[in-house]
Amino acid sequence: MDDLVINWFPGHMKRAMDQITEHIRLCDAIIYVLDARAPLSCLNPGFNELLMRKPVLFVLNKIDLAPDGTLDLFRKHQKGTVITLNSRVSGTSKKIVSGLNKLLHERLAAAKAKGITRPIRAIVIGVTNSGKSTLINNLAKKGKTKTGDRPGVTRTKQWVATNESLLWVLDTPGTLWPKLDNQRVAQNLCFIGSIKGDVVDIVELAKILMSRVGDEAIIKRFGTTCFDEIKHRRGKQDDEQTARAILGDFREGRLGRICLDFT
Ligand SMILES: Nc1nc2c(ncn2[C@@H]2O[C@H](COP(=O)(O)OP(=O)(O)OP(=O)(O)O)[C@@H](O)[C@H]2O)c(=O)[nH]1
Ligand SMILES: [Mg+2]
Repeated sequence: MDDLVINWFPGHMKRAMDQITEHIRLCDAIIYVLDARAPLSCLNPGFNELLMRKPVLFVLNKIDLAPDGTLDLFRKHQKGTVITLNSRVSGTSKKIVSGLNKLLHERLAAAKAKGITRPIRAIVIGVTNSGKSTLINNLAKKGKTKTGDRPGVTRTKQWVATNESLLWVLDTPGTLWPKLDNQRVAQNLCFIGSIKGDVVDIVELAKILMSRVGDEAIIKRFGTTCFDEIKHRRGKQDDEQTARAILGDFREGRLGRICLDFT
């Protein structure tokens, strides 16, 4: 079961990585959006060098779908300024603005002393489907950016003015990395919907997910841990439909608040 091989790096992602590298120069800070259900798996090794160039605000987004304690566990693995967010609720922009202010405190004070009131420019990066555009829409004054529960919704970069008149954010397309050599990470990215389900055997994927989330959560939802029994109980569904239902339940939080890293 564990030899399900996932590899995924469409050409447009190479272009997106190149664009991000180019635009980071124009920015004061990086907002790095990670899915709190697999935050370590969302860390792109291709960004390591970029993260050293500018101050980084790590955002554990979709925190409503992850268990308590996820932030503390993440902090054990990653140094830096981290906030948690549920971007689906309004009013979260304050947390981002205060995080950025903390991060850029000295620079902002120096600029103010010189009478410079240039806006803060932040670039928003992260894997596909981590909620970058949703987070930006929470900040946006107008010209909302497109969101959707599938990978690859944002195809081009986009500057957005925010309600905080001194903050501009740049939305970017989601990016993965060319060599997903850790298959556990690749599987996690499939479970959270960052890698399209159609590049893998979805039934196998659902069965792996069931073993990863554990019997307790599966029994609570389905009354059994047997895939065929779940299929049987759901009526006329075939294997693939059952698998999609199980993956969908996980993605929408119906299996409970789960984090796939740190286990
Ligand atoms: N539960 C929950 N869902 C969220 C949150 N943030 C975003 N979503 C959902 O996640 C899905 C993806 O959101 P997008 O904002 O389009 O993600 P993205 O990172 O811009 O995706 P790409 O443009 O494809 O890279 C949407 O269905 C959002 O409603 C959150 O904090 N909690
Ligand atoms: Mg987007």
